[in-house]
Amino acid sequence: MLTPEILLQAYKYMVTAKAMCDTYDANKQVCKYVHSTSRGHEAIQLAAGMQLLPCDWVSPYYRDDSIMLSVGFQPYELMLQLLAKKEDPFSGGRSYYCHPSSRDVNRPFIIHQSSATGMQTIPTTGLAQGLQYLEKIQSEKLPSVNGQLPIVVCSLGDGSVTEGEVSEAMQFAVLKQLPIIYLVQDNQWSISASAEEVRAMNAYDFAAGFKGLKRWQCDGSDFIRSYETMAEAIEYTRTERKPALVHAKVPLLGHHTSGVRREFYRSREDLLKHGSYDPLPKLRLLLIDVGIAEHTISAVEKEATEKVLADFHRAQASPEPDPATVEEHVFAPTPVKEEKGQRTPRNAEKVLMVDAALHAIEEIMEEFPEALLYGQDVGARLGGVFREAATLADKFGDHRVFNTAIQEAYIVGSTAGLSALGLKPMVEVQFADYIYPGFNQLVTELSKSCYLSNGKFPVGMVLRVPIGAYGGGGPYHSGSVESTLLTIKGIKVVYPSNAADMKGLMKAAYHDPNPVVMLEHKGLYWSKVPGTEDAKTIEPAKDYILPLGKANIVLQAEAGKVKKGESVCVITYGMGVYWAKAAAANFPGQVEVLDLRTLHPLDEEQIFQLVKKHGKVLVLSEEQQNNSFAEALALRISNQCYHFLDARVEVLGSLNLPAVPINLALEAAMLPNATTVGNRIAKLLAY
Ligand SMILES: Cc1ncc(C[n+]2csc(CCOP(=O)(O)OP(=O)(O)O)c2C)c(N)n1
Repeated sequence: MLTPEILLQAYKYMVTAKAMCDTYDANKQVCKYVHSTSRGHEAIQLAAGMQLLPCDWVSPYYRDDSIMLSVGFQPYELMLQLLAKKEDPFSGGRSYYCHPSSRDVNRPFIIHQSSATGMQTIPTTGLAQGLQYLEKIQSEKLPSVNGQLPIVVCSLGDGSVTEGEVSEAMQFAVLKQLPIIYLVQDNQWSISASAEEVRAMNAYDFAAGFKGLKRWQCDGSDFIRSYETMAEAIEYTRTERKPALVHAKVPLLGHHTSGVRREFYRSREDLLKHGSYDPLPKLRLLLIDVGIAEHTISAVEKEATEKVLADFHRAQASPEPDPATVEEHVFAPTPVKEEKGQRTPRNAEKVLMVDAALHAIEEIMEEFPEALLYGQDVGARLGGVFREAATLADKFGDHRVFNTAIQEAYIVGSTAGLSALGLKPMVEVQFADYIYPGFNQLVTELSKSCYLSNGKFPVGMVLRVPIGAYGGGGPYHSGSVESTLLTIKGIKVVYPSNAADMKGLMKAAYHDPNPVVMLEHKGLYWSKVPGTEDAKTIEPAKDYILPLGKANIVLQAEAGKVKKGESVCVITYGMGVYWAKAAAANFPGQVEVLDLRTLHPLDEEQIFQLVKKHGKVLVLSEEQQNNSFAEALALRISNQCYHFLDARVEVLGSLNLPAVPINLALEAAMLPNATTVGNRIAKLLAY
């Protein structure tokens, strides 16, 4: 029920938001970092925020400072981020105004989200997915307030609804009937692009295509309409546990951002039209209508304005971040630091690499109810196109192991939401060549979450990616992606070459609180490619775990040859390990092969040690060579080991072609092999 007290409280927030906007505008020199404010959008934002419970999750977008006020944040706290101060409670001075993240138990929780429009719908829908799972397993991790279950609110501008990721998120929310409200604020502008220019329909009409997404529409400048609409939507989602969309029409009274100012692209008529819907005078009139005295209203106005100014001065005086902290929180610390358990238990059988991965996941899922596995075709019917997840759905139920639609962005990005709830998603994209639709979420949301939330929201997830060329897989099922992945900072990349490593590393990846990509070579899965029999190994015991970032010497050179300067080392990973070993057969005792096993973090210590020992090195990879990880590593080796090198660092990768051709002879012509590797070894030895 709307009471005069609620109206007065809303008015207080509203004048506070306006005073903040005015203060920022009046102090442009001080407020030098780009920011947007909620001017015009306040009524719907306050109506949403004021009705949320501390057990809920809300994802405000960059224009939602009124949501932030209404869930209890002080102007001071928001201003610390505006001015990128050390004490900024969200990002420690790393991200823009109104890019919050919070684990404060007294208010709704907020995961980190990027500035990329619409992208937050996926991690935020992942939260609702996680809540549904916690409900299903009756987990103690599910918070509630007086028996009321949590919901998720995802706020976004109407302009962002045209992004493909928004469709993926809504599709999933509707399919699974998740407890989430998409709150869309429609100010008719998408920076300078007008609604007529860039969309065929507004979010309300668009949502009609998602059967099962209950829709509301309201005048988002009218506090009463907004409050009542949000009350209905919240009640529906909270009790029915179903998805909803609220489309609120609002004026845009401020600038797009402090940098892109309204006068650059909006006409006088347009500004006047929007001005006539200003929610603030409307709410003021309402207060008088319900009998609140003028002097009470004036007192609220005065108090709010004074508080904003005082908070602004206080925030200004607050210390700057220490530049020495700039490298903190790239990753959360992993508990897995040492190799432990039995790698080669007595009487154990040999296992294929694909089964080693499967068994690792099975053992994880048996032990940890928070572990889930999803992706395309990993569910019960098939168990993965490589049978890499076979039997898991039958064993653990299709609430824990299930097929998703063909939505790589959702598969990858949703894990941020699940992880925030303490769940541990392991997900899969079917082939490395199809990681790209999910790449955006990996870069934009997951990799930056720990860093930009100042360590509050590391995303603990494992992304399984079958990779690599063999047997005429063709241009879209053979590609290598490690260099592309390694340009992302804030993720770890693992590339095992045999079953024992796969099992131990999968366990370490699971326990790592950060995003870990497991690159799993399809040609090694079954050891079917001639020369890869060693990928099949004794199966390590259940307790075996192998930390990320530890390379392994898989072939040793003879001490005598090394001493005489007649040896060379090959630094490689994945299929390269087998090419190198095959090539080494022609140079007995002269070749030492280092299998990197993890590409990031990289075992630089062992790499440099080995290079210094031999003075001659070949960096070998399956990837197209130019601008690859292998080339970058070669440069690092040259710089670090310069005085120890007897020859130029050699690099060998695939030919620089846009794709791996399907014809077997063409495929072979593109990739390195034992002969081409052998030629390079011979060249190095001849120095
Ligand atoms: C993926 C992406 N593309 C482009 C931008 C640049 N950009 C920032 S805001 C914006 C317009 C968004 O309009 P809307 O969603 O309607 O929100 P509004 O700013 O009007 O509240 C654009 C294009 C971005 N942030 N992210």
